[in-house]
This record gives sequence, C-alpha cells and structure tokens, in this order.
Amino acid sequence: MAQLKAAIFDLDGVIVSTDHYHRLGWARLAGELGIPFTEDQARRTRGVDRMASLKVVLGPDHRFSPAEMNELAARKNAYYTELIRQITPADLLPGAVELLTELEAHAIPRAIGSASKNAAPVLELLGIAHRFDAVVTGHDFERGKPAPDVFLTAARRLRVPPANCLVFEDAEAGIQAAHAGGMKAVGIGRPETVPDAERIVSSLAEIHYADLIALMMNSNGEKP
Ligand code: B16
Ligand code: MG
Repeated sequence: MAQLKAAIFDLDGVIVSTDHYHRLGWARLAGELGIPFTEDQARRTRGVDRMASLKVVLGPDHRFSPAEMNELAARKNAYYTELIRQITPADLLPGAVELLTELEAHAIPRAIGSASKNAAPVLELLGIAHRFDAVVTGHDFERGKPAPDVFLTAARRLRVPPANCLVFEDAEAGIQAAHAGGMKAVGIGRPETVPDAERIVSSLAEIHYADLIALMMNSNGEKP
C-alpha cells in the first residue's frame, strides 16, 4: 500500500497517437529496403528506442554495419519528424487533458517518461509542455524500456520515491519498465497488449483521480 505522490506518463500512445507516424516512417524505410514490415513487427517497435526498433524492422539476419544502421535510423527519423509537423492540440488522446487537470487540482506532480528523442517538440506542438514538472526523454538515459531508467529518472527529478509513483503506459516494454522500477502501472489499450498492468483502460478518459488513489492503496496487487 502506498500513497499516490506522482504520476508519470508515457507519451506516444498515451497522451498522443504518434505511434501511427512511427509506423509510417518504418514502413517507408522497409519499403525502400525491399523488406516486409508486418503488424507484429509494428507492435514490437512500440515503446522501445529507435535503434531497438530498427533491429525489429531489419530482423535477426541483416548484414548492415553499425554505421549503415545509424544512417537507416536517421533516415526513418527524418521521415518521422516531417510527419509530426502536422500535430496540433486536436491530436491529444481522449481524457489526457482532463486527467492532467484533476491531478493538478490535487497537487499531484506530473512527469513525462518517454523513450522518444522527439518528445519535447511533440509536447510543444500539443501545447501541454507547461503542464509537466519533469520531462524525461530518450536523451536522458542510457538503457531504454524495459529497463526502468526512464521512470526512475522521472521519479528522481520529481523527488518522489518510486513506490509512490504511478505510471501510465501503452506498451508491454513500458509496463515491464515500471515494474522493474518498483512502480505500479495503468495500461492503456487492450488486455493482450498490456497484460501485466495493475489496471487496464482503453483510454485516459476511463480513469479518474479516485481510481488512482484506490489502485495505489490496493496492497495485494489485485486488479480492481
Ligand atoms: P524516437 P514512448 C517511443 O515513445 C515509441 O513508442 C516508439 O515506437 C519509438 O521507437 C520510441 O519512442 C523512440 O522514438 O525515434 O522519436 O526517439 O511510447 O516511449 O513515448
Ligand atoms: Mg508509448
């Protein structure tokens, strides 16, 4: 049982649906290379960093050198950054602003914990950068999700013990990262994509401050 003292939000797939643009970027790169890019590969690129995503796209038998892989990752990122220029506040996912407002009203600090190196410009385009007390992105840690570094860095910057933080995540790697850091997690999506989350909702519109308090107070890990 722990008191809720901070909320840490993944960005892509929780606050905004940039996963579609990531997918388009990887699909374009795969098309240029003449290799298939399947639904399963697209799912496995979610939440993991750019180089880990590239390895998923290329598969285990590729023959690209590290320098060539860096060029491929940069090429995909150029496609992605072009695509996200069209993001506006209308791209905020349901319930995101409302939940941030509820947390602000209860003086619960909020952070972003994203694998993306593009998280800061995306937050600016959405017009919500000022609503977070800490923004931790792919620039701020070495080991990506499922390692806990991203969320532990956010907790440290908020000066809140990990056990008092609640994570919101749409990717299995992110749920694993939260648990590895000693934090509970709300999974956003379908039960099959985030099976280990303490609570699963289809969007942030389905969950409110009182639910978060109840979830944190639930000591035996039961899924309310
Ligand atoms: P970038 P999140 C993640 O963001 C995405 O889910 C994942 O698909 C992407 O590969 C990763 O960011 C890296 O993004 O290439 O922009 O650095 O879900 O952790 O907010
Ligand atoms: Mg995500």
